[in-house]
Amino acid sequence: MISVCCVLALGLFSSALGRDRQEGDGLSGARRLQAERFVSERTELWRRSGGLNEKTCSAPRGVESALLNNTSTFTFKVRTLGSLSVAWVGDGSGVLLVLTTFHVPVFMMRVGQSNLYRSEDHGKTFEDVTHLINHTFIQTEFGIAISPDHSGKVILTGDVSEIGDFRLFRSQDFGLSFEPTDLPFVPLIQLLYNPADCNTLLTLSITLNLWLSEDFGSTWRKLHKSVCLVRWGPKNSIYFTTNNNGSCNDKGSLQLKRTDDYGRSFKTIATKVYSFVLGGKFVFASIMTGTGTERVIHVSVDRGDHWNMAQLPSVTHQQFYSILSANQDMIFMHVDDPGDSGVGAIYVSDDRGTVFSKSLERHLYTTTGSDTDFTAIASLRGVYMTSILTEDGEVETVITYDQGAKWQPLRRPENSPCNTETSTNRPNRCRLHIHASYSTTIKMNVPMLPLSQPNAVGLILAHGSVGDADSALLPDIYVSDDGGYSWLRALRGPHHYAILDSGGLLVAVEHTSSPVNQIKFSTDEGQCWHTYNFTSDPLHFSGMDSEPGSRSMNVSVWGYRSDISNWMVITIDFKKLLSRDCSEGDYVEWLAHSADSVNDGCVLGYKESFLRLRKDSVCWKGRDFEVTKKLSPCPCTVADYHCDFGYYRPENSSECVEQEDLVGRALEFCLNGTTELLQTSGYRKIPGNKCEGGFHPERKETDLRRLCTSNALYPNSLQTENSSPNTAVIVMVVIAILLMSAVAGVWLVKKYVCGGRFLVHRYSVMREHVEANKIEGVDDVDTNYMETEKAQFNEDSDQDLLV
Ligand SMILES: *[C@@H]1O[C@H](CO)[C@@H](O)[C@H](O)[C@H]1NC(C)=O
Ligand SMILES: *[C@@H]1O[C@H](CO)[C@@H](O)[C@H](O)[C@H]1NC(C)=O
Ligand SMILES: *[C@@H]1O[C@H](CO)[C@@H](O)[C@H](O)[C@H]1NC(C)=O
Ligand SMILES: *[C@@H]1O[C@H](CO)[C@@H](O)[C@H](O)[C@H]1NC(C)=O
Ligand SMILES: *[C@@H]1O[C@H](CO)[C@@H](O)[C@H](O)[C@H]1NC(C)=O
Ligand SMILES: *[C@@H]1O[C@H](CO)[C@@H](O)[C@H](O)[C@H]1NC(C)=O
Ligand SMILES: *[C@@H]1O[C@H](CO)[C@@H](O)[C@H](O)[C@H]1NC(C)=O
Ligand SMILES: CC(=O)N[C@H]1CO[C@H](CO)[C@@H](O)[C@@H]1O
Repeated sequence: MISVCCVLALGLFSSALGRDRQEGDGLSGARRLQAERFVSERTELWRRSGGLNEKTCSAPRGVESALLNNTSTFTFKVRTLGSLSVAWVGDGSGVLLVLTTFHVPVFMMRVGQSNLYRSEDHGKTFEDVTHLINHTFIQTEFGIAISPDHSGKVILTGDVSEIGDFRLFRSQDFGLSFEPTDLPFVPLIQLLYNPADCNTLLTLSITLNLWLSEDFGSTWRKLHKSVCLVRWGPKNSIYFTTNNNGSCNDKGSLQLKRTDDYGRSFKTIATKVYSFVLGGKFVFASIMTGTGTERVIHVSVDRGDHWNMAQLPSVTHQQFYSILSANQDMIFMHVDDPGDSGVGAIYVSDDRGTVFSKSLERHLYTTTGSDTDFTAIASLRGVYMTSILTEDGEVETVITYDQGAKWQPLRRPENSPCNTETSTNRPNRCRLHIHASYSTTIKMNVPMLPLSQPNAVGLILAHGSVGDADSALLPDIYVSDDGGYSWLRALRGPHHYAILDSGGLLVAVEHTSSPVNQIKFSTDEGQCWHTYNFTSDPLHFSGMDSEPGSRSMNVSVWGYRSDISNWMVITIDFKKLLSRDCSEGDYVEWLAHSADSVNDGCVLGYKESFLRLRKDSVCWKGRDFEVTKKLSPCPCTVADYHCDFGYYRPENSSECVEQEDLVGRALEFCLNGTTELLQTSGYRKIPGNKCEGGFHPERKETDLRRLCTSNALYPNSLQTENSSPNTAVIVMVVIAILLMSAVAGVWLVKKYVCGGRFLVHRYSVMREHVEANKIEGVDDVDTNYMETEKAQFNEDSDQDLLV
């Protein structure tokens, strides 16, 4: 939904205007400092081409004349001190809705007014369509709810509380017309579209009632009372937690319910629930155990009908679990260490989500800010980045190229020598560190998180610095074109950046407190950058935006000029610059993961080679560009295995060794109510891995026929009982295992040959906290929203840099 409803909150006017000169001076001071720092590096040449050495980059001819007639400026005439939200409607429709909202808090009430604008040409011109919503105050936190199916459905939630009501404005024609509908309740959260049927909507009222509409918001039906958290599940199912006694603060006593028929019947699928999350094929719930101070994660792969306890450490009230990422095969789980250390461990699951093994220790995840740098790289399969906190208290970036089997530091970019201040003590630890959420939490000057897109293969843009840990100096922009193996310093100082034309064009605007008039762009994946002055009258920059999906050639710069204090948008159409369409000869074949000489491009059991644009081709890939790739299978190696339950990989090692605390102990775990004995040499194939033949370590799970508690949900229904297995049982088990693996073989081959999921390998990446201390709104939309807000919040933090 993030890519669909690109809801940006662009800068609060009041705070932006309130910025005083001192801070601006502070920034230019910092910049001067930085300029001096780099003087000595001028002579170094980067081997592939220019990078920061503009000398070796030749600017395309006629940039100014090509772009000048294709730069449009629009000024929003209404004088608004408030917020501005931007939403793209549909996919490729070019329709953009802009909502400006102004409100003043008056005692407990909020009085305000909104204006609505609509563009049909990618933001070049707008029409004031405020009359369609009768100037009604639209609450910014509810934003503009766009249906995720690109069908052009839009809902605005209007606050007419002076007459005691909330009113929806509903459009099914890309915002051309709106129909007002009074809501029979006061909404608490943004409306949730059923992803499988966007005519069906859910929301909560401030009295915690769950409401449903099956006719696109026209009529509403109350489904349930005392609902704390609600999510759409697959196949029109609705999952929610509820407390019969009406309080959502009493976490750990909630019930998790599911309805498959829009609330005509309910099934309680778990009790004593603290919180829950849906991700990939998994349902997770954290459940209170025993005395009620500890909780454990329970997992279901059948939509909550059967649960198993995850083999993870249990946590107390002061600790937390967090699902970092989940796809159809496996999950990444963070488990907080005891004490307020700000670190924990990442565990990776098997394909049942039940048996976990430790993937990374000392993973940074602060409890206060609830922030982690964990980033799934969308442009290359199997790649994730995050930060660890070393024993001596330094934050270091680590990356995995094989879905968490092995983590390693980033290499230092060749055009970026170590800054001597921080690296003199340990010159060998001079590495690149990427700045993500954690850096924005501590108010570093990092306006954007790392950026990668599935259709811009291998490409990553991020803020980073080189040294033996995250340094507090101004970060620079680094680019990787091979999924994080090698990096290049592309731009000095913090920038806002965007990927256009499926990676064929990158654009960036410097992040500074003074007005800007320059946009930088690169047609060779960030090696050479050129500038274009898009206006002669610089403006205060609030944000940069282009159509979600990175296929556009139009980019909009939002801001205001100090004299008028009106919002304005300048849209640049780069189509004129890349006037030629790319042809076959513009593409070269590239083997993914080939930068790692050890695995020969094999990751998760297969190689992928892509057709990628030549760096020196200046042409237009086009809106219909599709990623072309070829797959070939690989023999299994040790790299195709996670360490098994009870084992871990020491730093720099590919071997798995037994965890010290478990040496000599039988590895038993509980599955479906019976104890399983695990006989393992320490390796477990990575879920989703398709390797064939080769390394094949012994591994066996034996059912000991001993009852156990596989979940704490209904503890009274199970008694522990010991019975030693007899021969017949063992024979049965062996046969069963043989049968099972035969079936698995067929299944794998089928998938491979028939080109099921194997050929269209997609992640449905989810990222949210298992447990939040408040009732959450819509994460999908909110995440985007909050990140932008955070970036805005960060804007004035230059003074903190030298702390
Ligand atoms: C740009 O537009 C102006 C008038 O709109 C025209 O005079 C000028 O020739 C155009 N420039 C180019 C390069 O086409
Ligand atoms: C628009 O709002 C005004 C007052 O806010 C109200 O008097 C008027 O009836 C509204 N018009 C429509 C069409 O809802
Ligand atoms: C609800 O309240 C009743 C008494 O009012 C109490 O007996 C019961 O345990 C409470 N249930 C929960 C889930 O807190
Ligand atoms: C572009 O703007 C910068 C100031 O932001 C100025 O120094 C430069 O001379 C301008 N370039 C052109 C070609 O106008
Ligand atoms: C850029 O915007 C124009 C409309 O102003 C549109 O016709 C064109 O298709 C857009 N380009 C791309 C690549 O989206
Ligand atoms: C891992 O390798 C790096 C360099 O190859 C070295 O600096 C580091 O000390 C090694 N770590 C361990 C624990 O051996
Ligand atoms: C556990 O039970 C579920 C649901 O009954 C079943 O699908 C699954 O195959 C069982 N797993 C094992 C290992 O028996
Ligand atoms: C999309 C767009 O506005 N294109 C214009 C770019 O500028 C040339 C003239 O330089 C016009 O002909 C195009 O229509």
